[in-house]
Amino acid sequence: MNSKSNSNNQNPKTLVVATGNPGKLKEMQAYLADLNWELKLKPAEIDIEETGDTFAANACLKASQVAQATGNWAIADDSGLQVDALGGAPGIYSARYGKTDEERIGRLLRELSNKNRAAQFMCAIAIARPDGTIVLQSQGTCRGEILYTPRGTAGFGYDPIFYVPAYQMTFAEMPPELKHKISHRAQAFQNILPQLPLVLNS
Ligand code: ITT
Repeated sequence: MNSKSNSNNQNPKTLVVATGNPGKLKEMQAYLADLNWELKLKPAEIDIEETGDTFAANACLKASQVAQATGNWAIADDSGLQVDALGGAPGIYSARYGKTDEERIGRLLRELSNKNRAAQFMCAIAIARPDGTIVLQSQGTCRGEILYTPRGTAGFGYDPIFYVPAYQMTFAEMPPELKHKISHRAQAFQNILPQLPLVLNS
């Protein structure tokens, strides 16, 4: 894929999924599968610095910069885990909390120690036109509890320690179809999916 901006080579039917996180990418592709637009991966060489101080700001930055760099429509997701007893940390720093998922989970469990386990996942989504203008934004949350030890092998990231009492499972123990329906990302996508075809064709 040509990653350079090229206004003569724009394909208005192409939507770039602006993430470098394979777990997130798989979930985003599933929500967008019925759209009838060609989904393209973000070229690996485009690396966006997340300088925003909110999930929404970072989602907009990623969508806008990837759209401009590729000359295509782009959709970005900025998400993370907010733990009540840690004042909302790691929050927008969830990806920067350690080098690997294992390190990130280990650090979170150490910092949380025996404190209250209440937490939520948060997801902000932004969609940008090829010129970088943000045309649609959405957010979703999913409440749960942080376990003392990881459970389950599905999903990605912090899923093995995020327990959802209503289903008595962690995100990593759920069938992917269930996480797909109830997660923070599900809420964020459900808000925008009905409007997407209209917005993308505008
Ligand atoms: P991109 O910015 O390229 O999309 P990223 O992994 O850096 O990839 P974020 O900055 O949004 O993405 O960081 C999100 C962090 O929160 C990252 O550590 C994820 O693993 C984690 N996370 C987000 N959604 C999650 C989910 O549904 N389940 C588990 N962990 C999740």
